[in-house]
Formats: sequence, structure tokens, C-alpha cells
Amino acid sequence: MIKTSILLFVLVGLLLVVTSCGQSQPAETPPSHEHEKATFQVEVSRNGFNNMPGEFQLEVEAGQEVEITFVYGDGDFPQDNPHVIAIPGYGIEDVVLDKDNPEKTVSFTAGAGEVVFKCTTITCVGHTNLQRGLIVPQEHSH
Ligand SMILES: [Cu+2]
Repeated sequence: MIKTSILLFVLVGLLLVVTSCGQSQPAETPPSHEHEKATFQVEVSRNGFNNMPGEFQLEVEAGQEVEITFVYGDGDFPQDNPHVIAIPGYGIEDVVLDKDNPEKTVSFTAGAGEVVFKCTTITCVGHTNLQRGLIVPQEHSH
């Protein structure tokens, strides 16, 4: 009798395994809600971000992968004019741009809040023109 019980137990166990295997069909590919990566190129010069001395905005979507390529824009200046770009809100610091480092790409996932980027070296010419870069998540509808 005990043997029969054990046999039954094993059989039921096997049945459960088989059933659960049957249920774990590969799921259908879920519809893609992935946002396309946002890529930007931003020239950094004594005249501001993309020559805009005031506020300069990059519009993104929350949750979106963002890639920003900063390009040194003071190559026409008689002296080297190094800039150090930081996006503290995304843990990005010390993006050095100068004649020897004309281009640098950073990437991050956009959050829901507005984040500032700016030049942190106080020795560059045009420093005050490089303090109001903003990464702004936009409301969007599907
Ligand atoms: Cu600067």
C-alpha cells in the first residue's frame, strides 16, 4: 500500500512537471514600446551651446536612451579654450573639450525631471554662456 502511494505521488509529480512544461510556451513577442534612442550633437564654444548664449534645451522623453556628442567649437579661437562639461544629474562629470579632445559622447537614460548641463571650468572664455544647458523630458501621448 505504501508502495502504491509512493508510485501515485511520483506519477502526480511527473504529471505536474509535464503540465507546467506545457504551459511554459515561449511567450509571444511583446509589442515594442521601446523609444528610439535620442541623439544630439552640441557644439560647445565661447558663444554658448550651439551658439546660444542663454538657455539651451534638449528635449527628450522620460525613460529614453539619450546620447549627446559634445563638440569643441573654439577651434577658430587664437588660443585653446578648454571646457569641462558636467551633467551632475546623470553622474557625468569632467567631459573635457579642447583642441586635443575635440569630441566626446556621453549617454544615459533620461529620467522624469529636468537636468542641467554646464561648463564647470571658470577659466574658459565665454564661461557664462555655458551655464544653462537643460535636458527637458517632454510630455508625450501614444
Ligand atoms: Cu567653458
